[in-house]
Amino acid sequence: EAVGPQEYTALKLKVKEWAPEAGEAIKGKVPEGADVFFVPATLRPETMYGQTCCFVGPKITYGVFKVSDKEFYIITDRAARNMAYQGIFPQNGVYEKVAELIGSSCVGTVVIAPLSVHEDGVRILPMESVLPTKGTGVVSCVPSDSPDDFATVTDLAKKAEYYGIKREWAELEIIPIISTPSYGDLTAPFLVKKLKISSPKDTKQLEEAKELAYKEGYYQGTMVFGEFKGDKVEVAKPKVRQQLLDAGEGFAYSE
Ligand code: A2H
Repeated sequence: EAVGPQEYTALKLKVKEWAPEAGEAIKGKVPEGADVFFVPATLRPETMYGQTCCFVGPKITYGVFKVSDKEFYIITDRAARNMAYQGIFPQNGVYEKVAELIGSSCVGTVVIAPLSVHEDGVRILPMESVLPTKGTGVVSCVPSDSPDDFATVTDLAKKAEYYGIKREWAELEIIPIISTPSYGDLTAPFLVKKLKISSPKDTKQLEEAKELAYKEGYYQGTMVFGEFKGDKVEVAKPKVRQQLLDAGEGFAYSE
């Protein structure tokens, strides 16, 4: 755990098609024609080309917060409170919640994830290990580079029926984004296999995999996809982040 403040990139994933229950719950609370965004917080903006889904905690309660007449964010109350002091809502210290959604009701919603190769959209899917006390409570899924994400999508695909999802929602193509000397160009799948991680419940090994992946990716990684292909990750990371901010597809969030 970091001691100083974490500087996240919050990403705006626009809802394209609601899962029925969530769509019903926001009816009349969000004006017709307004955009609603799921807003994951990430420390790895340079990996966002590889997003294959977006996770919510199925048991977590989220708020739908008004940013303007045209824009609403889905995040935890805790994140909204923090954002209210970071210039993200129109009035300092003030945040307006128009609706509440339980994570499980959002599963199946289609969102457009900025930079993702899956341009037609990705699904909102459940992840049990999402912490309500960190970031926005929404996590963008990049299975090529995050062992947690890879272990979770693998499990979701294997037990699609149990999770009440379609298998193909969890099986979008995983493309190489970053190459490293030790783990090749699909770091997370490589480490999950190497450490014999068989489920998202293998928390101890996942912790180790996460540590290894993060260090190797950040210090030894080279981009093999996107506009900054060929650049070291250290160099590409701030550039991709700035692009997202400039395009209005993301914003800085710290806690
Ligand atoms: B990272 P730190 Cl490719 N609960 O983004 C659980 N995990 C959360 C979370 C929450 N409420 N909020 C954010 N996160 C994840 C990308 C990524 C991330 C990659 C590789 C590693 C990685 C795609 N998922 O994180 O505890 C988010 O996943 C490993 C450190 O604040 C976020 O960045 O240091 C990261 O954890 C923030 O973790």
